[in-house]
Amino acid sequence: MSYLKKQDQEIFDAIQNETKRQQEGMELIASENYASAAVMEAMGSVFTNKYSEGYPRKRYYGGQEFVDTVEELAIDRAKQLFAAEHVNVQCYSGSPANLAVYLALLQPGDKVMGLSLAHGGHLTHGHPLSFSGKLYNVVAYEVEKDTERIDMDKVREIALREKPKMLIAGFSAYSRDMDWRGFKEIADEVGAITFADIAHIAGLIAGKQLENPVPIFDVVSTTTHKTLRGPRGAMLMCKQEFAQAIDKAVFPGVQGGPHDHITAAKAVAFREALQPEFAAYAKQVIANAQALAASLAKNAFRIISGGTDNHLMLIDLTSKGLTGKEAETALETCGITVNKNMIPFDERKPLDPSGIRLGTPAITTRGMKEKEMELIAGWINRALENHTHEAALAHIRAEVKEFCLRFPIPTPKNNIENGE
Ligand code: DSN
Repeated sequence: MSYLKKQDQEIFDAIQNETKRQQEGMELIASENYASAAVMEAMGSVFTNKYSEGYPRKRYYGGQEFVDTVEELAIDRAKQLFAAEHVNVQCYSGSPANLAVYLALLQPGDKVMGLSLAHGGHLTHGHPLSFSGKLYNVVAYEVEKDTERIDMDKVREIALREKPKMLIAGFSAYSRDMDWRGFKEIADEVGAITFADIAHIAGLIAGKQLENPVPIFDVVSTTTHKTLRGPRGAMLMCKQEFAQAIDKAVFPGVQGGPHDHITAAKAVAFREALQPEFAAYAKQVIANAQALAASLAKNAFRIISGGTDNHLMLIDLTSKGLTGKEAETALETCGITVNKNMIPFDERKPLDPSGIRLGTPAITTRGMKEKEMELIAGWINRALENHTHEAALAHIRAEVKEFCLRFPIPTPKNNIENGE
């Protein structure tokens, strides 16, 4: 970054500092990952200079020869990865992608049914503060109090009673397998459109470790930067009958010019995800999450629903005598980054809830495996037991840093391939 260093020292320093933070710290935020050096090179390419409203071969501006190439490659690779009939790779991010789905398939005031945010859903699945809750008539389903899992009989009961126009299946903090076929059967019974948001687990689906809802559901949205390990962005996949409505809703409905440099990087990431190494990565992500959950449980942490089937877990800290906010702060002091999180039926507030959410996509990209999960659980336990003792936290921080330096993160200077 010699040009940046000469021209803008403050931003150069911030990037250097962030690189150091990522290299020396343990990233356990379930939605984060490390994109490869190749993905980052595509993101930093001359495609950032281009405008290309429209779709391949049907653009409103000239000079699209190579933009069309990258967008077509991204679409073809995504279709192959998810067995999709139609793909739109222009979505800026998960929330605008979801907005486009509503715009394409519903009228304001229509009824939608999604998992409550407080029980692991997403803002755009009907939260009152999001466009979804403001413009649409929302019915939420929740996890069960005893199992902390979605009960499909309850989902069916609510759907039969409420008759939503769209049934949403997806989450940002739910650690159990989704019964895609069960959702589809219920939706068919009530004549609802099926919409899956697989942002968190797209990489685990692409890596063939979890069932793929794309052939089952009408529309599927995903971000591209979480377990899928691509650039920050999103895409929509749908049945051919919804293709035109979805494309129109993305552009010109919600967005203007697509971010062609990001489209190029999406294509690179999809090609990476088609390689056999990516399936091994996805398998390891889940094995690591299960090992981490088991080690934490051995240290008397209560894991919501008793464990995980995917890359994430929610921890209830109530019995440990500290809040999610206190835990997030103590762990951050040790170089371990997590996010505080509401747990189902939480009696506390979102800014200081009872839990934390942990995930293994990023640490798995660095090459960590099951035996490393035991060490991480040990540091989390020590940090939270000593959360008011500065010296103890500093000691853990030194150990975490020394450990993390042994597992390089991918950067253009310091590439690693697919976590191997
Ligand atoms: N911010 C994402 C997450 O952390 O799950 C969801 O949009």
